[in-house]
Amino acid sequence: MKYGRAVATASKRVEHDDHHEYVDTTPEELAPLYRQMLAIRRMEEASAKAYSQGKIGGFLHLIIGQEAVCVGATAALKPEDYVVATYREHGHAYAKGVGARPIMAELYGKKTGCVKGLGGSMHIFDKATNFLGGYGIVGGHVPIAAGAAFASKYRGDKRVALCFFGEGASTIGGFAEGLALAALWKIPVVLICENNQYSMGTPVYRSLAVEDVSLRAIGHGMARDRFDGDDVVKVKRRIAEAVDRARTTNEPTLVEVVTYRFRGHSMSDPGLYRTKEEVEEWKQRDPLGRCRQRLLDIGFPQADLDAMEADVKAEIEDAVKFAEDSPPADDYKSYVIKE
Ligand SMILES: Cc1ncc(C[n+]2csc(CCOP(=O)(O)OP(=O)(O)O)c2C)c(N)n1
Repeated sequence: MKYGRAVATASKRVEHDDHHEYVDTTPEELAPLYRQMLAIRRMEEASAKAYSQGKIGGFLHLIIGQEAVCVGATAALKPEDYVVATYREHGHAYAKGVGARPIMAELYGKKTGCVKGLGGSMHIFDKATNFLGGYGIVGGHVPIAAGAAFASKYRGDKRVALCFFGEGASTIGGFAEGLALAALWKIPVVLICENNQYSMGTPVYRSLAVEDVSLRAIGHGMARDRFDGDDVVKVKRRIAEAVDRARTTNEPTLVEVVTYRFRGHSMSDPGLYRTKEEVEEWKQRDPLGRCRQRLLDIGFPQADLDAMEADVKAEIEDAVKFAEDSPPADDYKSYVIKE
């Protein structure tokens, strides 16, 4: 693998070892996490199919392969906490509690979507679940997450903001500004870099002089962490440490989770810039498959797993039907507030 353990540095956080071992868990903890990951995988597959059939327009960026990151991280939150994400955000929205129906309808551009069909794939937003959006401007949402965290500190309501972005975003001005302000103001934000090895078709080693994004925290005196993202429970535990720190001390953390997307950057990208062998190697560590096997290993009954998988299949089929049967979005002008 291209990445390795981060070097021990003068940062506030001593780097953990990362040997791909499982973190202790119970079927009660793991089963709902597996269910969420599976639902996201099936939702993404269903949306890819609909896109290929011309039923979804615009761009479509899938998170297949990265599901353990958004599911594990969001499991460390309380409902009142915020999540801000990129254009690759369908899974983050689902993990935060936005239903498969309003997400799928939004992808279809239907009136029943969570943004009334006007946002589409890159702009899912849901006030009720504190999912503060997907954003198409790379890195531009990091200051937005910092703003939500600043508001939380100002109001004293102890809400934490999670901000997800890719390693490509870490080269962008908005990221640098958000990071600097978070450290300066001491606000309860956890900045999570989902390092999926590529920004569009550009591999990490061609875009970053120092491949360990978490090291950027050091110059700001900020806590940091970096770990492998294929065990959903590990993601949950490690993000929970950062979330607790944010909630109790207002200290922000920069976390880098090393992961991989199995498909191209978007539906129009066949991903020809990487070898089949590389993709296959990562698929051997598929977080979804690992989680399923782990669940069985720790005693979750096969019959219950079968029932859960059937339930997920029905949920996603229902969401697709709901989206297909829904009316198209209204003209956006009908939502413009008149002076
Ligand atoms: C400011 C800006 N520049 C360029 C783009 C075009 N663009 C869209 S996604 C992307 C790559 C981002 O890669 P990364 O941050 O690693 O996230 P990933 O897509 O891998 O999850 C680029 C350059 C954009 N949307 N916004």
